[in-house]
Amino acid sequence: MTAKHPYLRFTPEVAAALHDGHAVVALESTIIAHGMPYPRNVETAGALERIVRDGGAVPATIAILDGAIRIGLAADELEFLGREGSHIRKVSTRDLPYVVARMQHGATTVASTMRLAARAGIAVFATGGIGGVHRGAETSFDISADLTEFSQSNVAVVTAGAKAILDLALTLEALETLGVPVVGFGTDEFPAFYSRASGHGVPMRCDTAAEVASLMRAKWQLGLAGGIVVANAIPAAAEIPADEMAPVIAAAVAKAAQNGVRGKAVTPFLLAEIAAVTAGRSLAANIALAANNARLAAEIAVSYARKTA
Ligand code: PSU
Ligand code: MN
Repeated sequence: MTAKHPYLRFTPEVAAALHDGHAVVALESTIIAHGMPYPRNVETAGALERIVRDGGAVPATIAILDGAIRIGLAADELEFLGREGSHIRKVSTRDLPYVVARMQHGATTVASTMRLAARAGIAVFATGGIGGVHRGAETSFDISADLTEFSQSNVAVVTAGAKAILDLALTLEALETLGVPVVGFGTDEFPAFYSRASGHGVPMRCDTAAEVASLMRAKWQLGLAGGIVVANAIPAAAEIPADEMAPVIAAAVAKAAQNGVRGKAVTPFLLAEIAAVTAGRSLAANIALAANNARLAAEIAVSYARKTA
């Protein structure tokens, strides 16, 4: 804990990288504890860190352990989060003070990871897919706090579009209202997580990491607070075509409604249900897209650090 960052605890490696202006990429922990089954979750968490390192950046997986907000984790801590899985509280931004005050463990979502990354001085973050407006939100009011967070935390988030379980049209509308740039990386189409195509366009496009880094600088130097969605489609070899996924997702959404699944349990329920029905094919796709996002995030972080340092 330092005076500048009360409550944040950095690994020496991440602290040194930030101090020296080196490239750092934040990674979240809800995808580990709630997004994937053990032990694939731990393997994936380790693989994402290696990919970031191979890309020339320092990985900083963010989580809360015994009430300490950790910026960077050791291998045995990743193992602990993965093994405990859903016993670890899923912590969005609103849950942060409670979990810290009670000295509990917490797995951070995109929203809370963005907030903590911004606090820590980390400008680039890789996830699988961001949360958004759920189908049926007109009656459930289920809109992920990830979206609100994009209106205030200055972090570029590399994501495979938004999770296909959502209403993508409404998610894009909400991002527009919140003033969030949505950048298609090498694409004019907003990707749909498991699939490259969604039928929805993106309002802007970048084709290189350097172009994304320039956009980040322009936004924040203009005083335009908030995040940037860097939409990076799943690699073609790993995708499951949208028409194949559509009935699976529709059935999972219906089952969640029948079972009365609500609040923060909805997303983990749907991801687990879809993985079960596709015999793990969706899990393999999820891992592949997360790896692809980590790779691009490292490249963007390196480019951003080069000109900012
Ligand atoms: N992306 C994945 N798997 C996940 C998530 C994202 O590939 O498990 C998590 C992220 O932490 C995201 C959260 O912030 O799902 C969204 O949850 P909700 O819809 O309850 O806001
Ligand atoms: Mn929700």
